[in-house]
Amino acid sequence: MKLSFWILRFLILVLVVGNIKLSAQNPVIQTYFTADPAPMVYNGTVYLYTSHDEDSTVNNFFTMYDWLCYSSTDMVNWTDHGTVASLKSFTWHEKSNGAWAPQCIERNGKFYLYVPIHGEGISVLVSDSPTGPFTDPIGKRLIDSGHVWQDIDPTVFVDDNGQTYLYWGNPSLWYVKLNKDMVSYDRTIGQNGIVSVPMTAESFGSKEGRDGKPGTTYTEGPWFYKRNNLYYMIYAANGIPEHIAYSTAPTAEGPWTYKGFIMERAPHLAFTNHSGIIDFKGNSYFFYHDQALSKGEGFKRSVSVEQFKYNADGTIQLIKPTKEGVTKSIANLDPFKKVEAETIAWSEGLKTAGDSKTCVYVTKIENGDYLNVRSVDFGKGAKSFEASVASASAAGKIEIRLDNSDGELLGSIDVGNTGSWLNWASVKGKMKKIKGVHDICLVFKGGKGELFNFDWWQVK
Ligand code: FUB
Repeated sequence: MKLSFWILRFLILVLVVGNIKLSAQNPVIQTYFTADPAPMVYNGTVYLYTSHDEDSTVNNFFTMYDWLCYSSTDMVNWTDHGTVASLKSFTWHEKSNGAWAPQCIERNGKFYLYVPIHGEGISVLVSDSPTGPFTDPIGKRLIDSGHVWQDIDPTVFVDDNGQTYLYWGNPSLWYVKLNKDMVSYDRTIGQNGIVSVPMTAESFGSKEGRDGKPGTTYTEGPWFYKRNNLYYMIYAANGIPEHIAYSTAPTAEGPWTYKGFIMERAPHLAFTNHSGIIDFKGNSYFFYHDQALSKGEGFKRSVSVEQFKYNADGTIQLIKPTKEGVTKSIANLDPFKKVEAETIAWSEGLKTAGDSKTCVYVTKIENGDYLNVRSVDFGKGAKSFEASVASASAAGKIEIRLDNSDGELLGSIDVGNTGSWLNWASVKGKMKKIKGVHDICLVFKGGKGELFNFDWWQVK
């Protein structure tokens, strides 16, 4: 009797731990270090723009050259769109580092990506597509302030009356009213168009400033939006290490009232934090970054996301940063249409390559690496699996497994040498018929070194 009680406890523990492993979704991108999340909802899809911490940190400081974009329709599988803009998108500056926190918004069918180049102020890029390519429409920096080093972290919002506001700043907060062209601003207000927000304790909470004088908790990374007639300013607060706090206002121009912390410190968070908030398909999501993937390196951060609920009065409760993140998919994935290989819920050992002009594909595939795709709707079942691959080596095989990398083997597809790493060929094989919605795992097997590149897959 006693023995069976302990066996039962052990089985429950195995199930719970197994389930946590299976459902852990944070950080949401594992192929690169990503920071400063800026989600944008457009046409039933969440586009997640991020800055990018390089794998090799130079001079023990932020090493950031480009901006990345990912998208999701279900909040658990994220499709990689590669590098959508970089410091090279601008020809007029001299900085070779400093591609910091971006935000993209859509206006009249065009997509405007507002970015800081650290030490060069805030600039804008434009594209006809949310995934780029983005180009420089004005050939100079957008914000003409005289304090470029403080001009970081732009956040943009189009108010109901059509007026667009661009807020930014560290450790002060400024805004401009963008003109309808989105690439210039009204110079008749504030100081040559720039309005300085009063940094008071009532507006942003009190904390001793860097100069030892009374200051506010506001630090950087503002995220500005409106919900149910209330304007929100979410921001990194309290200096370093940063918390996330928020203030609200009855108008887009204030006055702001401090409302307190939303996310406190936690061991796996970085010394910076930076948030973005959206409502999507009836749910509210809070994006931030941590240092979980790099196991504690503050210049190698990773974007994570939590689902949360507003209180009835619009206030926001403390949000806990978790490893699990968003575990519930809000849509199923159709595997009978081509699925980009870089649509990933979780991966181990992989990188992606490509950009918005060329195809993005999964690369650096070695023996034992894998990627999970969640909530795949097999309907009445599929008989075969097809994949587009390219290899200049002895290649290997793709195993299709149920649930996770140790799950039931549903099929195994051989991949041969295709002549070059970008000479794409289709490989096919049988798979066990499974019905309904399942998580699957594609496990890559082979000899030593890189096996193949992987562009897309589908079932029939
Ligand atoms: O990523 C570089 C800087 O770190 C951002 O601009 C800040 O918000 C902080 O996250």
